[in-house]
Amino acid sequence: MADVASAPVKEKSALEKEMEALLGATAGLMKETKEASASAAKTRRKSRELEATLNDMAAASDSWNALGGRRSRRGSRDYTDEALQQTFNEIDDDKSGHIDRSELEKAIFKMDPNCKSTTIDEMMAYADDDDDGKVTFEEFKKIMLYKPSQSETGEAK
Ligand SMILES: [Ca+2]
Repeated sequence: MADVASAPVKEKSALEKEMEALLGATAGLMKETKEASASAAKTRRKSRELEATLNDMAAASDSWNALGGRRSRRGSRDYTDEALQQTFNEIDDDKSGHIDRSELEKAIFKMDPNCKSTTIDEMMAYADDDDDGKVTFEEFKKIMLYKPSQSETGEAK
């Protein structure tokens, strides 16, 4: 008789415990979901910022490419090392082995007298990887061969 009375009570409390655990888990899950969507928004913001940077980078690369006689021909930057070296030497006015801002400015103004000074700053900033104010041939090569179509989409080809 005592067994009959206690059994349902025990069962109920087990169910209650289960419900509590379930509710607790749900609350935890909801909290996690909220946090996840907050971090997703942050990620979206980050990727928009990254996209803007990539667009600037593409614009800077296009400007450098214009110096090499190619304007915005994305995806077809198949320069030979010789062609790159020749362009580099033409910009490197004093043949020091690197391009500094004044040399770049000179080369740009020859091509486009209306070029903004900020564009030259950006071109220097994006090409000058180690921020020493000089663009070496390796740095020059990197920005000339930069392909925005691949970097933006992340696709294999
Ligand atoms: Ca440098």
